[in-house]
Order: sequence, then C-alpha cells, then structure tokens
Amino acid sequence: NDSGRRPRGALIAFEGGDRCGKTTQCSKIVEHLRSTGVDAVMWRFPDRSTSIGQSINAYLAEQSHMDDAVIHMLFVANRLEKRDEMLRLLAGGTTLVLDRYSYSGVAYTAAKGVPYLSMEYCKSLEVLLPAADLVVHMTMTPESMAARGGYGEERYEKVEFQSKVMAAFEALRDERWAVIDASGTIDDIHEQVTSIVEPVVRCAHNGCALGRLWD
Ligand code: Z5A
Repeated sequence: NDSGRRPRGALIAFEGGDRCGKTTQCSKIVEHLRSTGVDAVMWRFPDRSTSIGQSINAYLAEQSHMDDAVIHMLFVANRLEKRDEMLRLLAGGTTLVLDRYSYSGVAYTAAKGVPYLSMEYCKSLEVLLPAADLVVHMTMTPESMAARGGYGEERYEKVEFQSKVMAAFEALRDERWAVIDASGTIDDIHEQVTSIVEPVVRCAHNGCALGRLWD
C-alpha cells in the first residue's frame, strides 16, 4: 500500500435470482479469505434482525401487505441503517461480503413495473451508499432456480417475476460486475469466485478507492 493510508477492506456483493446459491458461495469465500489471513465477514440484505428488517420479513412471508413504494423505502432504510458500520469496517481493513445489496433493491422493485418506481428513481435512493468493488452476478434460468429446495416459499419466488428481475440485473451491469453460471457444482463455482475475488481484495488493500453508487 503506497497510498499512505491504512489498507481498506473490499466491498463485494453477490447478486442473482432466488435460490441461485448466493448464500452458499458467500459463506465459502469468506471461509477461504479467512484461511488466507484476510479479515472478512459476511452480511445479508435484508438484515432481518433489525425492526425494519422484521417488517420486511413479514412482508416477504406474505404476513403483511405494504404499498410498493413503502416496502421499497424499507429495503433502502435497512441498508442505510448499516451504512456507518459498513464504512467503519471497510476503513478498518475488513472485507465485507454481502449476500444481496442495493442492486437487488433496484432490480426487484424495477421489475414490478410500477410507473413511479422506475429504475432511475430507485437508483437515486441508494446514492448515500458505497458502490461494491465487485458484483458477482450468479445467473441461472428461473426454471432451474425453481427446481432448487425451498423455492416458492416467499413473495417474489415466481418464475415469471424472476425473469423480469434477471432483465433488470442485466440492465444494471457495468465493468465492476462478473457474471458466473450458477448451474455448475458448488466447488466449481467457488473456484471461479475465488479467482475473481482475490485480485479485488488485493486492489482494495493496495489503496484502490471505494466508489459511490452509481458513479
Ligand atoms: N429483495 C428486495 O426486493 N429488495 C432488496 O433491496 C433486497 C432483497 C436486498 C429475500 O432475499 C427477498 O428480498 C428476495 C429479494 C428481495 N426475493 N425473494 N424472494 P433473500 O436473499 O433472503 O432470499 P433468496 O435470494 O431467496 O436467498 P436464499 O433463499 O438464501 O437463496 P440463495 O442464497 O441464492 O441460495 P442458497 O441458500 O445458497 O442455496 C439454495 C439451495 O440450493 C440450497 O438448498 C443449497 O444447498 C442449494 N445449492 C446451492 N448451490 C448449489 C449448486 N451449485 N448446485 C446445487 N444446489 C445448490
């Protein structure tokens, strides 16, 4: 690190449709990074442990109904309530591996097709948050996702809606995104993820600046 600053941690987000294996891969990469001496932690969004997160959980479990704009704001607020801690951990050198982030926030709401909740509007609500250094986009056909255990238990787990979410993710992609075929074996995917993540962690440690959404 020749920037004169303390090495920071990397911000890495895993995105994709439901049941595509994000949680599995986030856990594996955190375990791997730790085994190589990198200070790394995994977080999930939504964070269902906070009071905002509990309202989101009730909505996803179809135990409550909310206006589309209101539930959208709650997902955003659920990230903002973790913003200070996120920035503190990154500045202190901890790499954060996120199981979903703002990209899901934008893609899932935009996929609803509500005219006043456009992609541009949804993006504008995330600008106080840091951009991920890397977005690992795990792709799979909605039909294959549906064949995975546990699919269909929550509100958005419907094949037609997932196709719209996939299209929204595609529209969000930029040079920080890496696309991975999620239909391979857990170990093959982990190998690919490792080869993509390690250089990004090194870059952050060496002083690459943390960006802001959506600069
Ligand atoms: N949402 C939103 O609308 N707005 C927002 O801002 C945010 C989220 C942040 C809940 O998210 C919902 O909230 C989600 C988006 C919306 N939509 N829905 N419904 P979530 O992250 O809590 O829910 P999820 O995406 O369904 O996560 P998940 O159930 O934890 O799935 P996953 O993490 O992608 O998969 P997994 O748990 O690692 O694996 C699923 C199963 O497949 C499991 O049995 C594994 O053992 C198996 N698996 C994993 N990998 C493989 C491979 N490679 N081969 C075979 N089997 C595998």
